[in-house]
Amino acid sequence: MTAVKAERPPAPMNGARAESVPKNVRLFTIPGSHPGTAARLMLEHKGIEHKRTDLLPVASWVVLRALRFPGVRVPALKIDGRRVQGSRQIALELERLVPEPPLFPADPEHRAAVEEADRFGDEDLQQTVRQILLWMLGKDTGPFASYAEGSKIGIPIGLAVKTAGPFVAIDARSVETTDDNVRRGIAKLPEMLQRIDDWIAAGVLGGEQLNVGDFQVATCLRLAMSLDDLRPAIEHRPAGELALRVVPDYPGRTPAMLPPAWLEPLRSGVASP
Ligand SMILES: N[C@@H](CCC(=O)N[C@@H](CS)C(=O)NCC(=O)O)C(=O)O
Repeated sequence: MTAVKAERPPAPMNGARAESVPKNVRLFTIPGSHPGTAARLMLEHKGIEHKRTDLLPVASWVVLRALRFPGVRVPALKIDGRRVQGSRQIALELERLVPEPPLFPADPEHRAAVEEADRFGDEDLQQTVRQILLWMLGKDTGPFASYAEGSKIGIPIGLAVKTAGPFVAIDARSVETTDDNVRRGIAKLPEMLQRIDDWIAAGVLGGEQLNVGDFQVATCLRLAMSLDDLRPAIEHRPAGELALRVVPDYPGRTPAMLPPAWLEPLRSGVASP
C-alpha cells in the first residue's frame, strides 16, 4: 500500500463553500478499477482535494479490513474520519457534504432517470466489464502492468505481474467469472450500449453538466474500451464519445484474445464512424 500524490481539484473553490469542504480525504482504489475511477472523478467534480492509495487486488481485502471498512471492495473513502464504501454510496455522501456542483439533478424526473443510469452502471455494466477483463487476465496477466500506469502499488510492477496469477484467479472466482457468464455478458453488450445511447439522446447522460450517471457509466465504458476485442463496438457510437469526453485518460490495454464466436453478437452492434 503506497500513498500517491494528492489529486488537485480542477477549479478553485469560492470562499462560501470552502468552509464545508472536507479536508482529510483519502481514496482507496485498485489500478484500473472503473468504480475507483468514478469515485476519483466525482471528488474532482466536487473540487475536493484528496490523497489516493493504490492497492493490489485481493491484498486490498486485508488492507480494507485492517482499516475497519465494513466490506472488502474498492472504492473506499475515508473522509474526515468517516468511512464510505461503494461508488454509489460515495456519490451520495459527496453530494450531502458538498452540494455544489451537483452530481444529482434537482428536477425529480430527471433525477430518477439519472439514478437509474447510476444503478445500471453500478450493478449491471460494471460487473459485465469486470468479468470480461478478469477472464482475459486469467489467460494472460501481462496486460495488468498497463493498468497500473501512474499508480504506486508498493512493489515493482514486473513482480506484481509475475505473482498476479493466483490473485487474479481468486478475484475472478469472487465475481463469478466463468466462460458462460462472460459469453452471456458479451451478448448483452449491444443492448446495454443502445440503452446508453438512448440516455444520451434523451439528455439523461452527456449533458453540459456531468452527473453521477455519466461518471458511473463512462468509467465502465472506458475500461471496456481498453479491451481490443470490445473497443471497435463502442468507440464510434455516442456511448464511446461520452466515455472519451468524461474520462479522456484511462490507463490499460488488453490485446484481443476472446473467442471470435463469443464476439459475434457485437458485429451487428458496430456503429459506422
Ligand atoms: N459496485 C461496487 C463494486 C465494487 C468492486 O467490486 N470493486 C472491485 C474493483 S473494480 C474490487 O474491489 N475488487 C477487489 C479485488 O479486485 O480484489 C462499486 O461500484 O463500488
